[in-house]
Amino acid sequence: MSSVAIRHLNTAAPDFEAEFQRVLHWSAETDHAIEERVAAILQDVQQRGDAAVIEYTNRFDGMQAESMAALELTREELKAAFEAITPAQRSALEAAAKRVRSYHERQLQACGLSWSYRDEDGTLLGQKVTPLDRVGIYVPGGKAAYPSSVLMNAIPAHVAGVGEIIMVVPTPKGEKNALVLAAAYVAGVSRAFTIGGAQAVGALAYGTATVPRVDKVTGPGNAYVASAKRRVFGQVGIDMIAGPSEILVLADGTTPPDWVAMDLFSQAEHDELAQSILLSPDADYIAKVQAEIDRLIDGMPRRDVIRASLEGRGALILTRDMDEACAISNRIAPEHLEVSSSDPHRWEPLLRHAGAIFLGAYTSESLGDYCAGPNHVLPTSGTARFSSPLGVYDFQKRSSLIEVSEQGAQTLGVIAAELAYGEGLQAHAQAAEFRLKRAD
Ligand code: HSO
Ligand code: ZN
Repeated sequence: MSSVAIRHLNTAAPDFEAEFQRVLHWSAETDHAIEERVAAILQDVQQRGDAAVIEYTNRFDGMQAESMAALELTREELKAAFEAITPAQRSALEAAAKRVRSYHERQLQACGLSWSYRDEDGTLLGQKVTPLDRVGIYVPGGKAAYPSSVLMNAIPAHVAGVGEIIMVVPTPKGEKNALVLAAAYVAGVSRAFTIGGAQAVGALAYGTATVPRVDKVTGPGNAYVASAKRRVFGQVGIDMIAGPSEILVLADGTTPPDWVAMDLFSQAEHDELAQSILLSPDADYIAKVQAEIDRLIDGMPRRDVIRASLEGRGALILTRDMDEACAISNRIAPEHLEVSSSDPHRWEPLLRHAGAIFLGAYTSESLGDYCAGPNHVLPTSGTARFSSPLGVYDFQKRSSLIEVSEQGAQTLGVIAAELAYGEGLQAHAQAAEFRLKRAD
């Protein structure tokens, strides 16, 4: 048994602030070499279309495709993948998809519908909501190929009413991930291509003879994909640029410590840069969680990643009380926040910044990652201060609606003309005045 050297902090210690800043610090350094390569690839894809996509795919992914047809997965292939996985996998995928779908259908009802009203002059004012015509979903192909992420991206798009969902997934050396293809089938992906990297993002953003141009690109990816998404933003919409994953467990000491240790591992196992933090006012409990971490680590197949993550970016923080723990949690604004307490609803009103809040001892983040229903694509790196989970609303846009009545034209005409003359814009003023009834 080898102890995991995770940082211990104490809010009452004089050096707490400095230590805390060290824990928080994370910077996505821009790698100029990557930036330059991505810019060149995007330009090439924009100019040469399919030919460039095929060349880069063959070069970077060890493929031998001679045409784009060889890089397209037909709906029949997706279906065949679905039929080839085990019955248990099939029913788990379907059960997860069903719950994710019904959650997002509620979201559509709650905040995704058009609305309008008439004011006292009978003027109609409103907001018309329309789905995007076509979106592209990027699915990573390497160590982070998650079928669950296919569901989390494609289902809200489908529920929003997006006309066409195009998935891209690199298949290095032609190796396809059957679960990813099966998830695409379950989630209702329209077309899928075995392409990845900046060239796939470029193909989606600019369109090629074969890959249709989309209106928005969503989904996680490596540094090349992140850089390409940043660069095509404006030409198309993007969801977000995600940083490493994070979990913060706020514990009052009533949850079995091995449950909490495993929840910290579950985030740490994603990536050496993932961050797992425990906040608790109970020093004995923190010691018990540390003991469970040390006891359980060697049994984990991904122990090296877990250890690197916990020792590099993890922290166990002793607070004065639960109120202080909540305040610190708000400063961190974590992607995932578990309120591991016998009375989670007491603390929830104090928690303002988090991508997703998991209430009570039974609510492990992993249930949310796969199948509870809410989306697992969440704001990271403190961006939960100002942004939200991926949702139906990311696949819709709004248009304002205005229908001014004859009476409304009288009321509004006077106001508008006054302001237009103030701005020196005579045509604006007269457009309003022409509609005023003359007093004769
Ligand atoms: N925790 C990840 C999502 C995920 N977990 C996929 C397992 N598979 C980011 O929210
Ligand atoms: Zn996860």
